[in-house]
Amino acid sequence: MLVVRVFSLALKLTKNRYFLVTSEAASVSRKVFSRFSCFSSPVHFAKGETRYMSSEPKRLCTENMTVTKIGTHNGTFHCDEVLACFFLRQLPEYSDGEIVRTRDPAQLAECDIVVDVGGEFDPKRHRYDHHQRTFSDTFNSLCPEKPWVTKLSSAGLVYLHFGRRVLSQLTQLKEDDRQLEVLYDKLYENFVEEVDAVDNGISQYDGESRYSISTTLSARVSHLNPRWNSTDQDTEEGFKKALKMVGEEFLDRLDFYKSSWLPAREVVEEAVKKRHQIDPSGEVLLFSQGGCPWKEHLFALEKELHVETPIKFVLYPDQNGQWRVQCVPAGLNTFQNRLSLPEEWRGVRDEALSELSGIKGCIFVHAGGFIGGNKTQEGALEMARRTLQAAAQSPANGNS
Ligand SMILES: *[C@@H]1O[C@H](CO)[C@@H](O)[C@H](O)[C@H]1NC(C)=O
Ligand SMILES: *[C@@H]1O[C@H](CO)[C@@H](O)[C@H](O)[C@H]1NC(C)=O
Ligand SMILES: *[C@@H]1O[C@H](CO)[C@@H](O)[C@H](O)[C@H]1NC(C)=O
Ligand SMILES: CC(=O)N[C@H]1CO[C@H](CO)[C@@H](O)[C@@H]1O
Repeated sequence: MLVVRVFSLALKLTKNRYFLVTSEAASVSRKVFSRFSCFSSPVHFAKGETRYMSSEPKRLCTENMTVTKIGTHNGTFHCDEVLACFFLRQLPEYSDGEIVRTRDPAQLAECDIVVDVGGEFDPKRHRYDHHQRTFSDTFNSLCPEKPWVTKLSSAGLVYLHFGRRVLSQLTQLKEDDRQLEVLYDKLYENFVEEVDAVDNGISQYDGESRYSISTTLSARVSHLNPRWNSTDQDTEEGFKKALKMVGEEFLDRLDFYKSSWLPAREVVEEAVKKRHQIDPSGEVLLFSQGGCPWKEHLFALEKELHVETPIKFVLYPDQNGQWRVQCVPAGLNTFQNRLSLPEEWRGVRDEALSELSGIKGCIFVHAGGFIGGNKTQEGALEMARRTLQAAAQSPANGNS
């Protein structure tokens, strides 16, 4: 279970709010108290704005209660502020927060935090808009240790400031856990950055695309807005649906990266660290279990672990218990290899290949030279070693 809401966090909340908004210290205990004094009933609505309470069933609150308010704009909604609101709702101080959708400055001024509207970016006052002319920040400009230079939207702004805490709430990993930092980076790169770019109208590349992609998360959120000729232009239901959809998709990806992608990364990291035990060259990795997606992790870990001699081959068992030797590609999106299996082995099989290579038990080498098989781990390793030796003798040999 990824999502855990803990009500005992109210105490921590009290502390947080003292630090965050000291001027509101007096109202803190009342706010916290009121969370528990409310009981089931529909939420009140005001004209021209929409309010949502997160907890089901809805609660009726006494007149003197104060609920934390998350402000964002009304009217047409976009993926960025929907995602920003979803992130904020994962934090104890906003988990019961009312989302106030308005452009009325007086109402926004009453909000504890405002995203995507208001014309201000001021984290100290929890104002996170990106529409003002003066705004041009990227992740990199605000956190120089991170590489991303896409202009931020409200989603990226909120993720940058609260993302680690959001992930910590959702995964139970500690905020200073290195795994959490890896997930934080990954989910920016593979979820949030796209939302930032689309919202800011930044194309993925120059030139004309061969076809259009119409099913991105941002596109699907926009599809939930009222149609131009619909008599009902109300955006309430659509916004709610979008919040649910965006939240579910984020949780799904987070679960994937935490429970599948991260464990693969650990397997690859282990193999990289032990590579000299497989072959003294350090250019061959061994996975004792096949099927582990290794490529992306290998490139990232070589950099992170300062691997000087690029790794050329990985060995792993296939589904029949035989062994594969696979070439490491030159890059993530290329069919070029750092070092291909020898030209003369390619497309040759079984006995003929064993005879040619002088390695017993060979099964095949693909015509493309990027993968081969032997009946044993030792055989597959020997195929990699012979290829390395041949390349050392004639260094031009290699990429195909
Ligand atoms: C709310 O206000 C009423 C009177 O207006 C008062 O009796 C009650 O104690 C207050 N409740 C809280 C939680 O402050
Ligand atoms: C947005 O809310 C304001 C009041 O806060 C209202 O005057 C305005 O008509 C609303 N706009 C849309 C597009 O719903
Ligand atoms: C929008 O236009 C189409 C085509 O004329 C029509 O069938 C549809 O009923 C319109 N929707 C509304 C709400 O008027
Ligand atoms: C070099 C090497 O160990 N090759 C092996 C390939 O697989 C066959 C079948 O198991 C072994 O006999 C070879 O020794």
